[in-house]
Amino acid sequence: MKLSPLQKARYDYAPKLPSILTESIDTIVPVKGESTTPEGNADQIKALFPNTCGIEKISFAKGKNKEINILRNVGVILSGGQAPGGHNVISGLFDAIKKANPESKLYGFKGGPSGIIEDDTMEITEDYLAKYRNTGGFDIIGSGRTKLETEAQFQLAKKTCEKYGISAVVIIGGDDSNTNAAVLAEYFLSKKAGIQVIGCPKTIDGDLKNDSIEISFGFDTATKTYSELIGNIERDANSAKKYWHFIKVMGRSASHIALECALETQPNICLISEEIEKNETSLSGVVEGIAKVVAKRADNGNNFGVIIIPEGLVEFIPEVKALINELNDLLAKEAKSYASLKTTQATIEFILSKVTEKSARVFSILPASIKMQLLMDRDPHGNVQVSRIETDKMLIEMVDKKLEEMKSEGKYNGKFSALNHFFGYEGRCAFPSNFDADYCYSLGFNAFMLIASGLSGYLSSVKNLSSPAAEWVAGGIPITMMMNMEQRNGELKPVIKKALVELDGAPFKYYEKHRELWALETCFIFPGAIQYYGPAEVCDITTRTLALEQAK
Ligand code: FBP
Repeated sequence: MKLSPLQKARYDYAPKLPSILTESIDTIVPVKGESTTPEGNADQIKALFPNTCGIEKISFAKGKNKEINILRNVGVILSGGQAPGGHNVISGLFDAIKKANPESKLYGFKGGPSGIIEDDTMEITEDYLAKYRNTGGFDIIGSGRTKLETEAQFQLAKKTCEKYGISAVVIIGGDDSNTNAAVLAEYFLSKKAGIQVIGCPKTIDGDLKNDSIEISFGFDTATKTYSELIGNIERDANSAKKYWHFIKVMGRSASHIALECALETQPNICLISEEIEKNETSLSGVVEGIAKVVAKRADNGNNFGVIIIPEGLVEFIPEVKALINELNDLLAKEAKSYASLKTTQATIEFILSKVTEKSARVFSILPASIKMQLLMDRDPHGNVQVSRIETDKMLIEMVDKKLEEMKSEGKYNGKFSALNHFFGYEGRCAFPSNFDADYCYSLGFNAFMLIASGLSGYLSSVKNLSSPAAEWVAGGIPITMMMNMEQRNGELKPVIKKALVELDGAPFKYYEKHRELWALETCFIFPGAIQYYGPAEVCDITTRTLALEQAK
């Protein structure tokens, strides 16, 4: 394999750790803090997790650790969508394991959670790991979206661990994967299997966060990558002054990515799904809002601009959400009649005749391509796949129509020429920023410290992240502490609460305060590419979201 100069250089990068984890490994001891209660539905969570609900938070202090050098084989799983830094979680974990006892082994379960069930297992050695240190991607062992949730799967997982003498499994994943980690931890404890489970908070979406988890890894690098691209587009728009750019960014449900990119680049508009839902804004309301800004800028002679759109938008516009829910039910219940429809026209008429009057009205105003995208294959849970709905194109078409109307009423006198973009996969496997490289390495190293402390059902936690790495605080958070009960596929299930954008939080408030100015004037910021070498204020700073949340 031919290596880029950056890749070669990154192999030698030495990730920073919180100062406590730089001590000699046998002089770090766990300290139990206060016991915890679940985020919600405490009684139900307690009943489902009798062994891991209420357990204490963990921090680390200096002290003689006699248990650390015991031989321990550990397994690791990468679960869900890629996020920059996954390889460094594994590097940190590996280095801590080997520091404690060079005879201990790290096994990787390949292709995501299915690897542990199907025993698709490999030993991760120093030589093998070396070419993945500080690089993006999950290709070291691969990832997958198989859910670990049934007793049969747990039994198979136990069998695989027993085969390799594995006494602890680290699951690197988002809210769903860590929910499953908690269930697996509880299962192993109830069976006295002697297998610990520790989670690590991953997702570019940034929606796995709370008081104890300040940020999920990958969010920093992914948003910096998108912000670089958005900044470049802003500069192009400002140079040519002839296009409106509609840019959809990943993030499934929450608008954290869109908001962070807006804080980094100051576009003319950034839609925040959570606000649209709260205000019960209609689809026409969203379109009108954009058209008004386009018209006002045109009045000032600016027929160009940049709009950021969060991927999950349609599911937050209440009337579109209601339509999607009706379509989900309809397609499940009337699958046969639906499959027999031969033409697009027949399909549209079928839908219009079956949904409520209100949903029929919403369906009618959608551009033809979006109508068909809403009817595309559902995911395994019967839900529409929002990332495949071209919201960017939909808004361009609808705004164009609205502007035509405004023109005929003498309310708009500009030129509207728009281009669409979708930034998602471009950012998920980027070389991790120094922040993500350091944070992920620390999370992995710290995961081993939790294992060596005999703990299970914990999420590796590293806090105080807007300070220099030496001041970061390492510890462990009981996963049950983040859980409540929610409806999933018609059943009440214990899940980690997803963190959406808080409308009274500092990041949104900052955007709200400035958005009018950014809309009408051109206040673009061009962040440029992620820098890996150079002054700390250029290379090591994390997100604007975190800085604002931590008031820095
Ligand atoms: P995770 O929640 O697993 O981290 O994945 C997040 C994400 O990148 C979303 O932003 C996006 O909607 C989705 O994955 C895309 O999924 P896929 O990788 O299966 O196309």
